[in-house]
Amino acid sequence: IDRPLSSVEPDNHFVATKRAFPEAHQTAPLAPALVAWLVSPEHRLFHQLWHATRDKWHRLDEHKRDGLRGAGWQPGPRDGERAARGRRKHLNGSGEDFFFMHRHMLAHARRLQPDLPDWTRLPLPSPLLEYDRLGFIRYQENHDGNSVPPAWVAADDDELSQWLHGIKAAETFFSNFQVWESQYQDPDYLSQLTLGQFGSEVELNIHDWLHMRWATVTRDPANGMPVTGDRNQTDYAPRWFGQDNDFLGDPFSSHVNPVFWRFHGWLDDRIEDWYRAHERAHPGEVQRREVNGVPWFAPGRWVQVGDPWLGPLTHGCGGIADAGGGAGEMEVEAMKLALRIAFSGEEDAADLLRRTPRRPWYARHMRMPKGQS
Ligand SMILES: [Cu+2]
Repeated sequence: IDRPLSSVEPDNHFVATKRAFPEAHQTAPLAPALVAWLVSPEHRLFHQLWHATRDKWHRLDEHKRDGLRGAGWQPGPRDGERAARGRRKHLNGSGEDFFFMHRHMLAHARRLQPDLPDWTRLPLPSPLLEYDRLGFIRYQENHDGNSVPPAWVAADDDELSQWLHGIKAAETFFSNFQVWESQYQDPDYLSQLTLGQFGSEVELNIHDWLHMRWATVTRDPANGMPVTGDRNQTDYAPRWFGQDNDFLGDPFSSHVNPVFWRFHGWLDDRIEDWYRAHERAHPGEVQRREVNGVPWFAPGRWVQVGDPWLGPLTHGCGGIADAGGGAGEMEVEAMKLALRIAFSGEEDAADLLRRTPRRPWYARHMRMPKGQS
């Protein structure tokens, strides 16, 4: 404020107005045609179920696995399923499914919005107020949609609160995210990994953290109240299907968020780095091949799977149709049922342990950032 130093002090008043963080969907929205596809119940449930079944598979008993097989939702070929977690995750090709399904999804999204932006580098943290006042203000206004929303406090879950605080901190960007960013572009590192090992490494490390670093707390669309542990995973009340539910911490809603496409675009570009690294180290050992309309790779020494999994579209029993649209009410109900099977083990466990706080999907496997206690 430009005012003379001689003016009397009691004159110095101001009013601060608390505002909600400006969301990327407000400052840098996706094209309406893309949003219409993303918010459809078919696609919300497809994305949630695709992640849930492969994340839960290693813990499900045979009875529940058979239930999912019956619905056409076992992760991969029947009796040769590829769980995303558990001891064999790096060896079973699940990492290839992870990369492939998202590349398939990106291709469809880019048809609906050809100028869909993605990151060429991970966005830097906010400038320090003390050094760059205007830069700091602009960051909080989130003009480009890349700013990290504030952490939130879960009153009944100190561990989650502390972890969120850590994952959103600038120091964590430098001590963890930038380390991954450089490692995942390092030809010496990449040329020693199979595609499945690399995909699994990316999925379980940087990917989950990207989701949570850029997440804003879920708000109940009914009243705007924060839901710190996210909506109940099998709550399919109509209000959760609205366009504003684009919570990044949950695969039911994450893909509706513009930031999802930016970091998934960035992750997808790392597959090309992986290919170039192999070409440099041992030319010809990885062969390109188109799979299901997507530029991909042929099975061989570094690529395990010839039939990456897209749900019942590739490995079903004639059940649920594609995420691309056209799936009807029947498919939606079938997916809800499959989701209930996938989550049922969890509810049993929660009952046994009594008070386990609910957590966002991508915050369920919390490890503290490096460099923090
Ligand atoms: Cu996903």
